[in-house]
Amino acid sequence: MALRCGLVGRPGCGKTTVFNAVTTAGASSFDAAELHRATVEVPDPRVENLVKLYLPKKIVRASVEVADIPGLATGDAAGGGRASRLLTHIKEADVLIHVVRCFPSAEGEPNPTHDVQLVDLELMAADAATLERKRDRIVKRARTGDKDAAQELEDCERVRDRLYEGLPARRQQLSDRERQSVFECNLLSLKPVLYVANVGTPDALEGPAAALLRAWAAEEGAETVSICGKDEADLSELAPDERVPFLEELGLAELSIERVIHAAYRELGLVDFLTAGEKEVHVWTCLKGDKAPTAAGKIHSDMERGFVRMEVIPYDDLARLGSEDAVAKAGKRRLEGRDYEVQDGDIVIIRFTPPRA
Ligand SMILES: Nc1nc2c(ncn2[C@@H]2O[C@H](COP(=O)(O)OP(=O)(O)OP(=O)(O)O)[C@@H](O)[C@H]2O)c(=O)[nH]1
Ligand SMILES: [Mg+2]
Repeated sequence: MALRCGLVGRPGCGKTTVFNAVTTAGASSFDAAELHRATVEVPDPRVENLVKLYLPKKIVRASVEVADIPGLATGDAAGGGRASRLLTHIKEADVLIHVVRCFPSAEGEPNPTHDVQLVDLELMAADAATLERKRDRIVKRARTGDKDAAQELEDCERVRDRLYEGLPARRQQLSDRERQSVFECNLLSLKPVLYVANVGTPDALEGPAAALLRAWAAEEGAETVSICGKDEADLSELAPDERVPFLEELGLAELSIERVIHAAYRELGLVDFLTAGEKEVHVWTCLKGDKAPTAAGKIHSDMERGFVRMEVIPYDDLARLGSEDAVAKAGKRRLEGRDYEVQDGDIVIIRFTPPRA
């Protein structure tokens, strides 16, 4: 399933503009109450090169789904149909892309940390309510001697109390057990966040507002991508090869989609591996640290169950040497077992025992 990214941020911070910049969907930013959603293929030059090599009948790139979630107004988390719909959209996201206004507007000079905290307040208010509901569900069991429930109750209360102190769950350095206890709550403020500094002009990409945001993000170990949302939204309307001179003018090597997606991948610890042949070139996504059988299971559950071994051709070696044969001759084609951790850019062939019919 595609990685789901939810764009969040204060009203008017440029979410729809950034959405357009990354998806080229051309959503109108006037109808702000509506949710926009688009699926975007992850640009990957490796795929283009493999296509030249294998001339496959079919190409399947990695894709991400981007949802432009309309601005949460202060107090939204307190209730109301619109608010709960917005929060549901946030719940569905694997990673939040928090867009922060770093350009001067009618609202005044940018104040990134203040804006970020306001959004976090909404997320934390919703989380506190979720934890209270869970508390109500388990409190009786906990009080009548169920030890597991008592432990869970204690953990949930501790996380809730820290929310009330103003600490989003992702900044609470939760223990493994606390994480386990709140797991089913799918807390919004525990979701990984990638910050986007939306600046007004290219010379502000590394300006003071972006720097403030970067420092804030670094405190929680998160990344910040600076983008010139408006300029890039205009650019994304051009054909890819027409963009190049304008990108150079903005001092950029690639459109923000690539930087944003790559950063989201890092934030979530995702890895792309590939299968390649005349039938198809296919990009698959797994988690960093996933062992070979788990990765094989992304392709087919039979491959995980009947896993025997994985043949690996590192993409870089194939690109350098030009053919599978040349890679094999150079001794770069490897056989890996169950304990192998799949690496980004591995081209794999799975050997497995098919299930008996
Ligand atoms: N100067 C400047 N204006 C921008 C930039 N990005 C967005 N804007 C403007 O800011 C206004 C709001 O942008 P949107 O993209 O609609 O913001 P939004 O976050 O989607 O707003 P809501 O959906 O209402 O929450 C629009 O008038 C944009 O043209 C930017 O980088 N520079
Ligand atoms: Mg909008």
